[in-house]
Amino acid sequence: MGGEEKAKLLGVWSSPYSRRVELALKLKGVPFEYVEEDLSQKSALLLKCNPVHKKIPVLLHNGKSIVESLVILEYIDETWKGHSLLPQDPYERANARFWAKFIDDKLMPSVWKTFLSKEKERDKNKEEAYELLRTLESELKDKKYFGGDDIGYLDVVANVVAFWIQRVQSVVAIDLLNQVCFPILCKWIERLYHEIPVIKECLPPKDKHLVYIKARYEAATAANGNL
Ligand SMILES: N[C@@H](CCC(=O)N[C@@H](CS)C(=O)NCC(=O)O)C(=O)O
Repeated sequence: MGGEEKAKLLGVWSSPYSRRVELALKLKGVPFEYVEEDLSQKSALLLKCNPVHKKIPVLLHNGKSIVESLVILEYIDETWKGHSLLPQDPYERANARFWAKFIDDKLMPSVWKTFLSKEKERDKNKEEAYELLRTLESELKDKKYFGGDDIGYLDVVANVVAFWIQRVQSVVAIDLLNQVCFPILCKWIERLYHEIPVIKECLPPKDKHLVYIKARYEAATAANGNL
């Protein structure tokens, strides 16, 4: 085990970023304390630990704080033994990091833009998001997981693609990720759900989540004029 202090995760139940950290800790079998943050009234601890971004997730360990989910995942992988997340080979590691950034910086912003776009821009935005999903799917190809034969770092990161897109699209009625267009990604999602028991534990409860997404979507719609 790395260090003596029990790890503590500051998160929010609905956040894919804190859920991915929770998933990594559980895959590694790391005992940790979970602290739910109220983002409408950020705690002094959150502001102290993440003064730059003031965002969750934050991992506290041995008197130190680690922020930014992708950085936290690497810290977890390097600190605790057990299920290895990143590949051993330096080129493969670089590749996994590249795709993680692709998901967070390119794919997910394009997906959210599609979900929030006004009608006249929707088809164009949707086509862009499709293209990026196709690109991600081509990285999975005939592998069981992005990590190869077992779940790895990129699967943990891509969990946002697996479950958030499907939940949001069911609320906003814009069909992006489906069996017909993305059979390989959909098979991977099925595999995650059925073969990795902790996946279910790290998903927000479905009914509560759908209500939350609907409220967020309506608020965004109102702020954005008529979508
Ligand atoms: N790039 C960050 C994103 C984290 C993030 O966006 N967290 C949101 C919740 S999902 C947050 O704390 N928002 C609070 C704010 O923006 O004030 C990561 O990967 O950790």
